[in-house]
Amino acid sequence: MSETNPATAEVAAPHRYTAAVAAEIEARWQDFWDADGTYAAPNPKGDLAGDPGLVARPKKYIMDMFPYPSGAGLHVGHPLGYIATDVFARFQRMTGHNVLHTLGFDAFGLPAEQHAVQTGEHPRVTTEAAINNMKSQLRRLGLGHDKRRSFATIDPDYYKWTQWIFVQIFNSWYDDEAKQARPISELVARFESGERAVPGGRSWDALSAAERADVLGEYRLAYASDAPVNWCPGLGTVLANEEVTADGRSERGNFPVFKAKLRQWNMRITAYADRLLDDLNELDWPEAIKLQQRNWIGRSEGARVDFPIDGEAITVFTTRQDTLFGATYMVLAPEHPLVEKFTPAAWPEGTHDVWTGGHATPAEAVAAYRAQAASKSDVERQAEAKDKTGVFTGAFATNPVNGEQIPVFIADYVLMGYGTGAIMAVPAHDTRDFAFARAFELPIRCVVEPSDDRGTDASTWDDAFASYDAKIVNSHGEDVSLDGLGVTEAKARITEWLQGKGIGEGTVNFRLRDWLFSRQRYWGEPFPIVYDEDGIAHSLPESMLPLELPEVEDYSPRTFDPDDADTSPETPLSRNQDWVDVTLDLGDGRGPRPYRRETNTMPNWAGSCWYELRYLDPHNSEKLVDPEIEQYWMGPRAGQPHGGVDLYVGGAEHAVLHLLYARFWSKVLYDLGHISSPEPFHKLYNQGMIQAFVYRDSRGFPVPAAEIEERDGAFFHNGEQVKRELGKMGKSLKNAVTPEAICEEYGADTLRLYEMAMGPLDVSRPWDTRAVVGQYRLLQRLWRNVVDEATGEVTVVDTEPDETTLRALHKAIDGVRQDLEGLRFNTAIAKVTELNNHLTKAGAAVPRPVAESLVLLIAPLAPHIAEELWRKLGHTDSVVHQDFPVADPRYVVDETVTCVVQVKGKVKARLEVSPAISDDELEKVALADEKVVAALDGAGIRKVIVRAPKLVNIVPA
Ligand code: ANZ
Repeated sequence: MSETNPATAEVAAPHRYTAAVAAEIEARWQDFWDADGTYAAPNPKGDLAGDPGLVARPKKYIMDMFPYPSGAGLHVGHPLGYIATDVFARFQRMTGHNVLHTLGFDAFGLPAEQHAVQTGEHPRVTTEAAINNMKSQLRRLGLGHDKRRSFATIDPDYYKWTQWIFVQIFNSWYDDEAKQARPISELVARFESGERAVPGGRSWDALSAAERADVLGEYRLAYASDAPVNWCPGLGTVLANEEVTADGRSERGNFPVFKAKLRQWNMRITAYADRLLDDLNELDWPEAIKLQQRNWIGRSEGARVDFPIDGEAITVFTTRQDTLFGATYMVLAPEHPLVEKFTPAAWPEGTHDVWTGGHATPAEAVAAYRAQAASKSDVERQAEAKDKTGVFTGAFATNPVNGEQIPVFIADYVLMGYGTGAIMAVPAHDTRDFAFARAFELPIRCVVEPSDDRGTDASTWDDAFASYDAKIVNSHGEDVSLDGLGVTEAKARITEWLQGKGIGEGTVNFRLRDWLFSRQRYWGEPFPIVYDEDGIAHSLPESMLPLELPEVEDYSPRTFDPDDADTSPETPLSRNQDWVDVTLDLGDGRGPRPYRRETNTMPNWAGSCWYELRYLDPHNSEKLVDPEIEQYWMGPRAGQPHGGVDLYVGGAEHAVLHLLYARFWSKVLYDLGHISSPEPFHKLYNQGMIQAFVYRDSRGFPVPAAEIEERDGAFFHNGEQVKRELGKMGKSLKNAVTPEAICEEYGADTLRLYEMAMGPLDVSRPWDTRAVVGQYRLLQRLWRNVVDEATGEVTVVDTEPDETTLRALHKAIDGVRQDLEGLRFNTAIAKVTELNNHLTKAGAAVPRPVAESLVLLIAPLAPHIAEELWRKLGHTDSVVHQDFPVADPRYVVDETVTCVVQVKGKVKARLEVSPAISDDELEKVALADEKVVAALDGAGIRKVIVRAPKLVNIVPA
């Protein structure tokens, strides 16, 4: 009899596990779980307080990166991570934890707005429809979420607190001494009292309101500034550095991005650079992600050194102050403000032709070169391979270590936004400087002894010699010598010397820039900021939050020719005068006044910066989260000194965006005393991607994967041979498979098992619909091991399992337990399958304890069938909160030795134990043995002598 032919199956076996049975079971238990609140995780207090027994257990907070509700809905690739966290959460529930697992929606942002613009429907309408669709798709998978805790970032109840947090950040500054954020009022008090000098030297009292606002703007952690930003005319909005690709284009839409001076909101994330870096060490994150964050933050230890010029100085930043004697020229970024100042009217006598770029005067040369540099992105400017360009400024500066006059160039490989925007060039030991020196015929002087055989005459080299592990040579001046020192010692020596002379100091430089936080969009959180008649920004009081997005006719962004850099953004909210111009009493004692609202909106990253906190206490109208509840779920504890979510699962693409921003917000909230955990996510796990085959016709266009025929290893569509490649799954590649389709054919439990069985969770794997049936068969065999397919009766028997079955069972329990704890779901499934096959092969009715354990083992993975079989086995309470089976070590090891247990010197029992059993473990096993208990007959124990693994001698009291 074929296992999979449903037609014959129904006649011969009306009670077989089929897709129809699965559908019925799954819908029934999903309804039951919802009605019963099976997945409700009780808080220690508040509106979600509940079962104190559950609250008293150790907690586990398990979280997914929440989805962005797209109109296209989910394909089978999307829920991989959600199923994985669900399996893990279920396992944790069964191993004695109070488990918080829920899912919300990240629903502001560009795609929804773009979609709305295309369809003419309001983004709220399309977004809510997408959320509802996704919710029902996810429900079908049987995910055990505490639905009371779910929300979307577009809910005014939620973004009220996003705005409130913005206000806290706006009203704080970073105290470098205390190394933490503090309320800005404390800074004002220090300025007022004179405890801290006001920058500019005037007294606080003497400053106008606007001047005070300017001073505070230099300190606030959220501030508006006119610094150059990434302007993307094609999208009609400015972008954060993190949203710009390595080729200087927008990550979304792939449009050109230009540098433009526009007044924008920023977050002073750079104040936290050190802490963001240091605290990474305590986190249980993939090393690759930590590395990406470290590189993005880019801490460089080096020195600032002043090079005298015309009675002033050009300050450079270098990480190789040990090579100062090898500096043969200097380079300023073309935009450097000192360029004009030192550029002489005419070329100095004897100026080399290649230095002038063919221009008649230095001023001309500089102007021409600047124009050329302005049209390039930072990335283009820094490209290693390209020819180095630049031009001489006509000026010379003095190398402070040896008094040499060295020429000052401008070149685009030096960026204004890094270090001081000026470098000393050491061509012998820096590749870019070497290429430049060759192009401009500048001297190349070896000051670090090469470890290869190229010799110390750098004029003969092909490339720079860059090494940190070598000796310094050719480096002695009048009162300082570095010759013979290693790089590290030389750095220390020269830094000390520079500091002593007052012409330099050791310093740390970061690559990280402040986070550009405003967008010219409609579909985002409005800023809780208004401007008074003097243009001073004020934050709205809490009583005015949420500041809701106004309903508008025209929410479309104003976009421009993608290549036209000479455009500037227009905010959709600015088109609504009624909303923009308001009279408000901000409660600051100034009474009602006219204000103008900020018309930018927050970036879509804002809502995901703190959502882990809101799940904890989602309905709190007084606070973003109750401190006791936050401490309960997320607070610091042993092994998690910075607190945080116990497991956070999501894609690796968020390494420097969301994950960095969320860490920053946590730290600010922590500093200000609102939460106890300075880190949001203790353990991070990146799931792999589900890939899919893409079939392309002869023109290269994708054809529907579902219509492909395979013949002799070749692929055909409508008779035409097509090419197969592995790619992403999605509508555009015509290879999307929906979870509904798989659920309909096999049921959600099969889909869950298949996704988990495909391979290790962190590895990408190709989807293969034809392979799904393998997991379906596993469930059918499982069912058949418990239920008679002809009668529907439970077939288990109340007999003792035999030794081999016990061994198979306990080995499975032991392995599955370890695998589930370690997120190795594929190997866990393999072990369950092995046990199930053992029972099938045995051919006899399955002993009840074995059947029950098997059902419990598979419950986290395939919860619906497990719940059904559990009830069929006669239990009245849900499988969800049962204890996960514990292996009996005696049956786990393959080889056993016989241990003799004596009571009062007489042999009372023989135990089969592992040869590796510990004395403690053996003692426990012996004392628990029935025969031993009987022999002791309630007598106390005076002494136990254990000689593992062979002997236990018990002396009763
Ligand atoms: C002299 C030198 C000698 C350097 C040598 C390197 C090697 P990281 O490690 O990334 O911080 N630099 C400094 N400011 C720059 C700017 N605005 N644009 C482009 N390059 C800049 O790199 C620091 C090094 O990059 C600095 O150390 C400087 O070159 C260069 F054998 O100074 B170095």
